[in-house]
Amino acid sequence: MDIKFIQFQSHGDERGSLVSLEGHKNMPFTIKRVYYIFDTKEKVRRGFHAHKQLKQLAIVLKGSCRFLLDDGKEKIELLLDNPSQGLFIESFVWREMYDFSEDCVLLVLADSFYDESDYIRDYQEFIEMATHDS
Ligand code: T46
Repeated sequence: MDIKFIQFQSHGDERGSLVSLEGHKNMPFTIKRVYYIFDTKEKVRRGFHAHKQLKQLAIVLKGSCRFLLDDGKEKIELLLDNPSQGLFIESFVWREMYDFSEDCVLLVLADSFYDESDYIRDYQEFIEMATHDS
């Protein structure tokens, strides 16, 4: 599986750091929705789904967490702990998020509005759909 991290330019000076995200400039899509996950409880695992269409970029603004990405052929585990880097998550990739640090703030930028019908929440169904054309 091709894992894409997007490295953002961090404008740092003696006051601190600033990262700017601009649709189609340093972002792979136009942002239609932003959400963030925080205050995650110990030993929690989230996600457990793939998307039919949705493309997203995940950025840990504070702390760290791990992602499991699975395209139906390969599973890859990644640590996110750098607010200057975004993890691009394609459609038809099963994701699970876990090992959230207590202070973790996970920002997600999405190319579409929230739509429950875009979710594939059954792993077997995901495997069948993801491997259908390969
Ligand atoms: C994803 C991973 C990384 C909304 O009402 N609007 C929204 O935009 C979102 C994302 C969620 N919700 C509601 C739906 C549920 O009642 O918030 C609740 C929690 O959502 P969910 O259980 O889907 O959260 P996660 O952490 O399992 O997954 C989320 C995203 O849903 C998903 O698209 O890729 O983060």
